[in-house]
Amino acid sequence: MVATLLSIFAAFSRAEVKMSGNDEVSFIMVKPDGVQRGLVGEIIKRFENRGFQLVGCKMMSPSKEHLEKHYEDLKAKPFFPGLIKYMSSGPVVAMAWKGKQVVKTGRAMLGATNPLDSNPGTIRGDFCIDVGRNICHGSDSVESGKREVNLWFGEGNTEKYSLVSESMIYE
Ligand code: D4T
Repeated sequence: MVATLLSIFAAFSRAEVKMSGNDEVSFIMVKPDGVQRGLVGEIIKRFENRGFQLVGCKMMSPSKEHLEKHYEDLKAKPFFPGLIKYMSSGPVVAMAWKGKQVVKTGRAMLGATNPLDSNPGTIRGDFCIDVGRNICHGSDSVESGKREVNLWFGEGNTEKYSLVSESMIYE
């Protein structure tokens, strides 16, 4: 009896560990140039097709202060003022995507920061040329993913729901 209970508990723990790895979040944003160029649907489609789960999505015009907070690590960079000006030049689409290794995979799907270094098949490699017009943003670490999703959506404000396709995406 005890052995049976222990094995049931162990099975639940394994399932728990497996599922918790799928809870990683990344902040993906279509920048003003991506919106203007009509690439919102294309970018969403790639993440959906891959199997990631959209848990937050809104179009908004972020304030300069908000963008400065988002890009606070880059404050000292010479391109910072131009970056803030460009990022506040029009609406963006802010998204939270969830899934196993979504941060690393999301970065790979976006391509290199400088689009000229991005492989064809990546979003930047297929749709843009200049680093200052690289159409999308993706969190660069699991910690940044959490921080950025909280910054743009507010803590605990993303959607909680199950995908009916989950068992077809994860083993
Ligand atoms: P984002 O944050 O937009 O996904 O970009 P990355 O994470 O790939 O790269 P980053 O933080 O170094 O740069 C942020 C942002 O600044 C623009 N940029 C960057 C620029 O205008 N000139 C530059 O020389 C660099 C390096 C592009 C992305």
